[in-house]
Amino acid sequence: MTTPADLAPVEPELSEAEKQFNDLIAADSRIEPRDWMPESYRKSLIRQISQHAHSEIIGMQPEANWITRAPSLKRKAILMAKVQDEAGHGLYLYSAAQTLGISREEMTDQLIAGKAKYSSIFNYPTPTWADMGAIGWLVDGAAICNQVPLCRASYGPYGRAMVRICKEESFHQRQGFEILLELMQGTPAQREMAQDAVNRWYWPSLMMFGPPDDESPNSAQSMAWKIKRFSNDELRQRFIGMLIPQAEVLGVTLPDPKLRWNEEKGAYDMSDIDWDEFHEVLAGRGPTNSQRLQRRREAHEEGAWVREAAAEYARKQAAARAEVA
Ligand code: BYC
Repeated sequence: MTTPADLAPVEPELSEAEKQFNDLIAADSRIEPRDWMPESYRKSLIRQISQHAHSEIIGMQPEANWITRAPSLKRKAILMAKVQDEAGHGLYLYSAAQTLGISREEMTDQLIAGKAKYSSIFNYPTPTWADMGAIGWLVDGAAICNQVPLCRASYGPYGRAMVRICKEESFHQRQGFEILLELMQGTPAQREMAQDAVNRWYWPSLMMFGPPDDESPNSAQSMAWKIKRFSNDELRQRFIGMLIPQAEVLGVTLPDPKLRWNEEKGAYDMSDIDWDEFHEVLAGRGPTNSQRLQRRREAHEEGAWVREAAAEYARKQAAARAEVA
């Protein structure tokens, strides 16, 4: 006689290594490069970490645009330090991705060939000094909301890289807030410039969290693996909650007339995000996509001699060590 148990799908037997991986995840422990991991976990981490690294590297461009035109020596020194921090973040993240078996060259090739994604936010122009304030306040603010939970990502090298990155992002966010605060306490033209920058960066900063949860193909699995700890929409809501009191202190208006707390839902009501714009930017058709990639390609070509010199130095050092041995 056939019983219901006979009809149930047969669960494939887990290997010892798979069991150990699942146990580590369940216990909230860290997976390290030496540990066995499912191929899909490894690939998904390479995907996310390399996209994140590319974002940091491309993210230097919109702000570097203002280094030569910063309004004072102090502002220039701060902005240069911030842009250098972004380069450092890119390097920690490329190193974390390399522990998963992909080379730096492969990742760079994917980026300059236009095959790799990087954050949509860096495909918008920075026409005024107030954009430096809005990027710091909104873009770095969104980055903190999204990245603090990543300090607890299940993959050790990623989580550890995120700890230092988040400390630096907090400083970045404060410096952006302070630029806007100073502008908002200035002349009517300065206040208008600050509000205009907030109007232009607000919606793209909400898009940084990714598509809505019901259109996010990677979220469920990434959350089950404890790479992501919160969904895209949860983090977007948390970000809005952080912005509202800060906008009051600044005296700027967030450009969404429908924005208000909904007690019943326990969430903010808001206007619809223009997801068509998001998809256009992801498809390479945002306001500055081609300019960003073109600049990255040129910088890569111009840096060829540095890579060659470093490789030659390493070869000579290795030869000298071999001779001593
Ligand atoms: N832009 O299933 P989903 C910074 C892609 S650096 C472009 O929800 P996931 C800073 C997504 O990759 C900021 N693409 O994906 C630097 C996926 O594509 P694939 C960068 C996006 O991974 C310098 C598809 O859409 N931060 O702050 O579960 C100066 C479906 O999405 C975007 C990070 O990278 C986007 N906005 O969640 C100043 C943080 N959103 O790969 C500041 C780390 C989604 O399937 N990354 N996509 O082809 C993450 O937390 C997650 O990867 C995301 C997306 C929340 C971004």
